Amino acid sequence: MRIIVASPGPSRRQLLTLLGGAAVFAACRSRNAPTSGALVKALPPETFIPHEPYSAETRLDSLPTDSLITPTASFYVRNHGPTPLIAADTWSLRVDGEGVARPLSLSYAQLLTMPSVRAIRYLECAGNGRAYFDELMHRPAEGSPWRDGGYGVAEWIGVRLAEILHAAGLRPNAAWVTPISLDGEGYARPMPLAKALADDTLVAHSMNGAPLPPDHGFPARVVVPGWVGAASVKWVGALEVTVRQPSVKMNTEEYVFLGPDYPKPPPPLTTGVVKSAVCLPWPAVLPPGRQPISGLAWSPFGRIARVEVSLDGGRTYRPARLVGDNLPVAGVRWQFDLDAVPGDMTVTPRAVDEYGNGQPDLAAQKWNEKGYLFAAPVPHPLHIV
Ligand SMILES: Nc1nc2c(c(=O)[nH]1)N[C@H]1C(S)=C(S)[C@@H](COP(=O)(O)O)O[C@H]1N2
Ligand SMILES: [Mo]
Repeated sequence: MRIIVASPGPSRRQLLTLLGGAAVFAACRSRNAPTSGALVKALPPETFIPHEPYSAETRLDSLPTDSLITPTASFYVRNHGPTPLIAADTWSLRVDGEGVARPLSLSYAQLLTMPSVRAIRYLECAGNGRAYFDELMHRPAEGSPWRDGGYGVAEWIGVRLAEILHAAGLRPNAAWVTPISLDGEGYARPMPLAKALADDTLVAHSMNGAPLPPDHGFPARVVVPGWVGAASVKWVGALEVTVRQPSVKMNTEEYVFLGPDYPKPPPPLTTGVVKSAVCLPWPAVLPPGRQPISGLAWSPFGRIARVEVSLDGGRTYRPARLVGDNLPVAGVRWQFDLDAVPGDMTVTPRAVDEYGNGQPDLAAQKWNEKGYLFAAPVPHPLHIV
């Protein structure tokens, strides 16, 4: 795991004396942040495909190829409402619920002085690839037609969620942790305690070497690696620790598997899927002749072991080269030498990770109403002229 301890912080005892009790956080419970109206960051059309009203996917072909890290300015945004503008000096993170012995409230300054770790991890929206349920399976799903650009890799710096929970004293019956946002939506997404205590589950305050930008969760967001992006709650203001799983919109109505292949009540999405994508416009227009085609592949479980490419729509595959950094739960770039012949072609990549997890054939891809977790290989169209 690529995590290093970045800075020492106060001892637990110092921290506990620094922090107040229930009265302190009760006051900041219902603070309503002003909003930006929409998104703060610029969405140049050469970098983003907008998904109205508050989201935008990255054009993977616009990314620099010398690094696996997605520049912050190019990182996709998925918001359920306008980006709230939250001031660091009035922000606090409340930790409470029946599962903690000593409820506490952390200021931004206190968060920054706690021991920080650094982790390079990807985020991917559960709805990334939704367009393909319609285009490849001819079974449209409800929601915006994202292709492959709801994926980005960042270097996160933050405090382990475990560190914060332990400061509040976990009770033996603590079983669920629910980060709650300060946005107008009250966005919240529970996770079981084991995931909350994972080494790389963070309350992040920094993204790619700078404080989180407003659209990505300033002052702090949760980063839950390997899980659908929806679990990585932005603008986090509270962590509720409970004995049972709370029922909230994001685990009962959204980010659940709905449809004939799934039980009722619908199971909440958790882990993502192994994926690969071609970093070219859709469709791509290329000259004839031998040329390298490049792409990305990623796994929610670890490193990518291999990527193969099909030029006949998935009947036969040939190996691609992995190039540059190959980081667990982040991804890798791949390259393939294409002999482009005039006319229409497709390039279909597929990836396998170090544990043997791969991408299902299209015939095995299950459909769900909201179009989550499309995982089958995608034939990327090329016009050779
Ligand atoms: N508070 C809050 N957190 C949120 C969301 C949101 O709308 N509100 N969207 C979630 C979803 S669906 C995704 S995919 C990721 C996107 O993170 P990003 O916008 O930083 O790329 O944030 C998650 N966290
Ligand atoms: Mo998402």
